[in-house]
Amino acid sequence: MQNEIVFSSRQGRKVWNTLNSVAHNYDQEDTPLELESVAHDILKMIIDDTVLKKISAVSDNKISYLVIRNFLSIQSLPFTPIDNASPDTPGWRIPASALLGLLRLSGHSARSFLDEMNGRLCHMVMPAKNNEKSFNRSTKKLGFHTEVVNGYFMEEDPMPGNPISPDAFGLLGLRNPDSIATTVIPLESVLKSLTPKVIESLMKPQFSAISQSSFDREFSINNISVLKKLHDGGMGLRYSNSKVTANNLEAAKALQALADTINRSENITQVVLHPGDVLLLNNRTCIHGRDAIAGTQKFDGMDRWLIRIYGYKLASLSMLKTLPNKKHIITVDM
Ligand SMILES: O=C(O)CCC(=O)C(=O)O
Ligand SMILES: [Fe+2]
Repeated sequence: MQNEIVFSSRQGRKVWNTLNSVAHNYDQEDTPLELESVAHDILKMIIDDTVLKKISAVSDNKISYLVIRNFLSIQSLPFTPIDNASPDTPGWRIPASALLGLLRLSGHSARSFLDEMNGRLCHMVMPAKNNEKSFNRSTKKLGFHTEVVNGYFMEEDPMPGNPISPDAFGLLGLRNPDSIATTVIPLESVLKSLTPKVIESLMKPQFSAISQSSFDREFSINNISVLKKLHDGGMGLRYSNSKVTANNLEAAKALQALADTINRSENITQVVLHPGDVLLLNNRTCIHGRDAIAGTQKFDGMDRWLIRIYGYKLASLSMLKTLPNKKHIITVDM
């Protein structure tokens, strides 16, 4: 399959062991940019050129997502957290460094938002029981969406301090005992099923978008389009069934046509992330979702657990306003 690479157990062990020799010097939440750089240099030395090429194809918009099976052989791991508190960071530093290094290899640097989980860089995706809201959010089926749907694209000429949507993001599987899938659809296949009239309406700045539920603060961007021509000539998308709204009747009809196409898509790929598998997604040319987890959670430390990290193209970084003492944390003036 064009979008999948399988590492041998020898390769997976090599990634773990090599990162293990350096990762303990850097904390993934305090100094992630240093860790990202070190992990990048290490991975570059031990990964084949053909694989490196495939990894960079995600940022060049040549492929919309890439799965690497057994990217690292996980040798030890703390229990899956059961609430939104982060477990002891040293216990999962090697997986975090692997994902940071992979994002960097793909041409992206990791960033987080001060307004989302207090700026935590490595998002914990697992069933959480700290309150009803987070339990529902963390266990429900997730409809197709892009991350930070209320962020601008560089193509929209944002001002410093405006929210900017991550160009890409990575998901790394740590546990998945019930084989619950992440779902992906490349935009290309969606576009093929839309009429030129719908595409034209989706390209007009007649929509608004608000924060996804993982954000602590709600802010909106207005007069934006759903489809936007990217600098490389391809098309980019922002989408969420619940967070993007239409500002008039034409926009509403087009948005409904898009939702129908997505819901009826025959090009959904189910990616079950097993421990050590990574999924790298282009957040402009791919939409993703997740099957329901509800009913499988046990809160016994062995539940499904993924790490999610946002990445920005190096060319986008100068437009991001960040905390002076933690340069990986984006602040939004809105
Ligand atoms: O759990 C997954 O597989 C994906 C989660 C996701 O899309 C999200 O947290 O935004
Ligand atoms: Fe998501």
